[in-house]
Amino acid sequence: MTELLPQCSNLAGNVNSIIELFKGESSLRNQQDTSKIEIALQKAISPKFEIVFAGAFSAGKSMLINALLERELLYSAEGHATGTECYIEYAEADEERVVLTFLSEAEIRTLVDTVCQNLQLTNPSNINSPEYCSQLNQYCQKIIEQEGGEGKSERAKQAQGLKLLIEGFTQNRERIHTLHNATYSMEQFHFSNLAEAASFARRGSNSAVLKRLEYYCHHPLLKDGNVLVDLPGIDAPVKKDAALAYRKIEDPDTSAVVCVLKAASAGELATEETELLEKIRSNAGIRDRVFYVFNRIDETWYAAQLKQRLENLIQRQFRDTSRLYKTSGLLGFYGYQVKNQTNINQRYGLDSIFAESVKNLGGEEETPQFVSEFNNYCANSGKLLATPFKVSIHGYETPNKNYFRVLSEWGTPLLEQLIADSGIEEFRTAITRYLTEEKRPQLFANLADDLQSLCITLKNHYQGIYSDLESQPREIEAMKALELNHLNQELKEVGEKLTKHIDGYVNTVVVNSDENFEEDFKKLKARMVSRLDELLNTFSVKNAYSQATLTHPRNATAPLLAVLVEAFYYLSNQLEDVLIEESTSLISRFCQRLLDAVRQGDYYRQIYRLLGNDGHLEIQLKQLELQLINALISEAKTECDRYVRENHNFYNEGTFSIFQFRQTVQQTAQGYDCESILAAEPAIRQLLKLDFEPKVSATIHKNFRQTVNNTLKNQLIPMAKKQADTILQQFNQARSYLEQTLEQEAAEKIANNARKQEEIHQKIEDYNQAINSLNTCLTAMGLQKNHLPVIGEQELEIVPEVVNHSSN
Ligand SMILES: Nc1nc2c(ncn2[C@@H]2O[C@H](COP(=O)(O)OP(=O)(O)OP(=O)(O)O)[C@@H](O)[C@H]2O)c(=O)[nH]1
Ligand SMILES: [Mg+2]
Repeated sequence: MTELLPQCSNLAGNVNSIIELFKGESSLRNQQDTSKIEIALQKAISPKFEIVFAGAFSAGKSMLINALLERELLYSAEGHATGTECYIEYAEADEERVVLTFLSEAEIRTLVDTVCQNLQLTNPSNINSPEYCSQLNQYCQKIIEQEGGEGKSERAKQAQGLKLLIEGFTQNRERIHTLHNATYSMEQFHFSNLAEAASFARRGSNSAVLKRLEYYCHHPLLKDGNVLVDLPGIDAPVKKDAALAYRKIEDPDTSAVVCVLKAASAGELATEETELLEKIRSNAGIRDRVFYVFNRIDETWYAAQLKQRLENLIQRQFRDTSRLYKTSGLLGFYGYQVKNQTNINQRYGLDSIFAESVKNLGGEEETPQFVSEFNNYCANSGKLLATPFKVSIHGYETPNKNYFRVLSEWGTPLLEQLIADSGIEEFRTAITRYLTEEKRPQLFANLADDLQSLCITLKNHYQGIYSDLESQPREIEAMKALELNHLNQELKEVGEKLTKHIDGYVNTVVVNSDENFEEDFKKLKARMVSRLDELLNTFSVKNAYSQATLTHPRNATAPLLAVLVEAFYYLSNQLEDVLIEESTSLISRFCQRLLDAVRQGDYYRQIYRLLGNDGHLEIQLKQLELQLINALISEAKTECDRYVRENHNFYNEGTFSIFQFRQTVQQTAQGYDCESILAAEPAIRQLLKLDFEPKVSATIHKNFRQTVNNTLKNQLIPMAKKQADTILQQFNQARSYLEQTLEQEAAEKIANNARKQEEIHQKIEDYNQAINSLNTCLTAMGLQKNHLPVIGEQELEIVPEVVNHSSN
């Protein structure tokens, strides 16, 4: 853990003050996102710096970490080796330790359930029952056999994973907590050193139930809060492990990434590697802190084509990258181990560090991976061509014998050559320099860069406010004169706002978007239809007949036509009453809403402020309501007057109406008394219905809505214009009114300005204080060139002058 320099001890406080000042200016708030600065600040002050090693599985991540730390800490092997995230942090020499964190029972159960589902095992899981577990184990075994081995298919891999999970759970049962992630120190396991803990963790079944391993390890590279994080491969065959790797890449705690790429053995990037590079780019916590390591470089020594493809790839995609390394983790790591920890007596490690892999089985020794690669290096890599080492590998000797003989002849210098060729030294030097010298200043420089544009915005903003206030009059008379100057402009503006508002309001109705209006008009339609129904149902032939005979005192009978005539007048007039009634209420409600909306408008308050009244706006609107109602009453009368005429095609040959008419005439012509006509009542109603329904429908669906729209538009828009004019005409009233209130307003405004000036002074002072303190810190870090801008006295004095000239 590190202490910040004393000059930087209030770094967070200062940065937060700037951010607070910025957030305090509502007009700026949306211009810039401060989260990037907050992340950069966290990185600069965080006691920890996590460097994540990411890449495809078997790329050599774990081996590379071992090589960096010069000790065999992490498990490295062919196939999927790392399944748990491993954190390696600093410890003093005598305080090395490991903390093991287990998955909880609940997490394990979820994992078991998921895999069971994938494998279509439907039994409800009960991992606490030994019978269930052994049954599941058998199932998995069967699947693996069916598939032809552990790694033979996705299904086999899943079964193998599940088997290890169940085994791990059973074996570590008493260590696993139901809900929590239990943690254990290495003493609780009776491990005497890190290596023992590591070897416990590497066992597949243990690794399956371990969530996390924390090694506290003594190494200078880890000082200053550096934490190396080893992850499973991004393409690990166990889905949960791969997901874990990706999650860590996106984690805001991740500060830098070492991308261990496999391109040296494949000649190109795998899809997952490209995806990894993209994910790294999208994490704001990482920025440009990425190291690209092409590991397994030794493979290109034996394959010219591969070497060419790698070079092409680097040219194409990594040309601008300065942090690019080519390494052989394997040769580098073991090169050191053999050089520093072995000698001729243990046959250069064959009897010590490699003893386990040599395992003399029935006479023949196995060849450790390093030994083959070492021999290969000596014989085929071409690396020794221009060197003093005259090394020969004999086909008639076993690899181990060759290895022992060559090292006996050439010893340490050859190992040093090997280490140099492995590129590990270079990588270690670079990463050490970065972590111990460059990292912290860079974190501060990044923070300063991110702050810079925020500071410039804030500084300009303050200067703008300051000069604006400076240019305002400070005397009441001057302030009054200024306000009166503005009056004409303000009256004009208010009028414009009013017209614009009313135009917009009317337009909403015209394009059928005023919901309230639509609702009211729907009611009008419904009323017309229901009234017509009612009239048709209750129409009395007897009354009509009696009306007809009454108008002709000399006659005792009346023709069907006379009854129909009475009926037409009656229906038309009744419908007219309804249309008038509904139109009136439609307009009244509309005008009420309009008035409410006008009262809400800010120009309405401005009119009051300028004139002391509403400039007769409300009276105008009331008058307008009457005009609108009158206009629509007249339109309604015209519309319904036309109902008195039959439909133009009512008597057309072949229509149902003429047929119905003839039927009715025939029926009523049976006699001359009232009875025969009364008997035809249903037929007559039917006839009326045939004529009136289309007429009413045309009114409500076609004609009348357009009439209403036209009326509103023709009356309201000119009225709004006229009203705007009227307001402008009232300049003299406004002037005398304003003069009364201005005295007070001007005094208030001057006081207000003085308060604002005080405020801005305070803000500028706070700003400068924070910036000065930050600059002191930056200087202490050797970052003078990243200084942030202060607001100088002179800058405040010059600006108002300029503004005054330009506004005159
Ligand atoms: N030839 C060669 N082999 C290497 C190199 N680095 C590592 N290996 C071998 O590659 C295998 C995988 O190495 P690991 O360190 O386990 O790789 P990893 O990236 O940690 O793999 P996972 O943890 O499974 O994702 C091991 O057998 C190593 O010995 C190298 O530079 N050259
Ligand atoms: Mg690994």
